[in-house]
Amino acid sequence: VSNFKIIESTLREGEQFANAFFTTEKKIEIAKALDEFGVEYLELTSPAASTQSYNDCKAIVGLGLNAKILTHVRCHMDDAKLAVETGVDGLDVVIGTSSYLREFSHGKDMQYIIDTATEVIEYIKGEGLEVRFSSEDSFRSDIVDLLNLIGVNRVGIADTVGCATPDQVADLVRTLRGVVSCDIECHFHNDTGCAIANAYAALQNGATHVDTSVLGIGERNGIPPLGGFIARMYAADKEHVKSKYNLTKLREVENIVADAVGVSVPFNNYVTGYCAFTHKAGIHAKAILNNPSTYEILRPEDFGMTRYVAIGHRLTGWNAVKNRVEQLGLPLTDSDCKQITNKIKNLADIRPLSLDDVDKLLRKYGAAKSEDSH
Ligand code: HCA
Ligand code: CU
Repeated sequence: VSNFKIIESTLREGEQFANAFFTTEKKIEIAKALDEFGVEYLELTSPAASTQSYNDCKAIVGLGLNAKILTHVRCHMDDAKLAVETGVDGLDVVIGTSSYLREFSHGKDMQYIIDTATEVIEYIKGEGLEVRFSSEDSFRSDIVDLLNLIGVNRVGIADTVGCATPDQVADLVRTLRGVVSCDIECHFHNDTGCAIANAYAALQNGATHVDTSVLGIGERNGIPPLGGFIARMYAADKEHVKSKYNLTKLREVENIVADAVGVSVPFNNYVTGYCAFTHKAGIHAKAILNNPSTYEILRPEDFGMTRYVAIGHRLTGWNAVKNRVEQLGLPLTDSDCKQITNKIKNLADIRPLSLDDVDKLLRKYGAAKSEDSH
């Protein structure tokens, strides 16, 4: 599972998010930030989409980033030629193979798909570029049809409608791994909340490349968010993920994209959500203060984040209060702390207290204590 690569598709799938409109400058800013984060590939909107898309593709190729630049094209010679002109490192070719798409979208039969795919793939390989061939809506396609489309650097499967479960992904990828020796890329939509789990299941069963976008933006409710996917992989192999990616850049990349598409980072976002490292219940707080690993699978400092123990509420516990007393350097005993904890609970039954409110209370007790001793 360690040896995976990220195909970051904020500038392709992400552009299909309802709110997305990226100027050239924004695309460049996002591309640079993702490159600094360390993703292996950037996937860009097809140059055949519009004149600006074509020019932007060239501009990003011209930045000379470490990440390889891919563009995403329909399985069509005209599109492939245009894409090659832009100087990208590789092409992600896609065509729909499910009966829905054959019937209601492009209207082509399997033989036509295979013939066109062969021509396009041969052309791209002849130009010396990396080529991936992917079938849109793979989970509602005939697996045998899929497997016929080989002879490429990478095959792709896409859960275009977000219907797949981790078990189904495991089965399909395992079967695919049994018949192809090339890389396998996976693309999962998140309509039923399985995108990250599906990506992980795919990697466990032989996939090599995973598509992500910053904050998960994409068509409908999107694909695996870069941050959440990274969290999953970090939990599986912390040292490897730390060595591969510049994790403290995550928050900045997310802020750039959130701002560009006019959304805020969700409160419960993986890693960077405002409460992602806030511990509240007294039992949790006590253990966290003894050893953070008790209730933290992710180390906040590895992501440039900080842990916070909330104490001004009715679920608080005296150990957490004592910890705050020590931070403030107040001369209070354990039994004082227990008494104050009860006071906090009584007050917080009426309304939660801010840290400032709690500090005032603690200082008041502390001052009373010092006076007593004189
Ligand atoms: C789409 C296309 C795609 C392509 C995925 C891929 C999908 O429907 O917009 O290239 O692997 O979800 O099928 O994003
Ligand atoms: Cu998609």
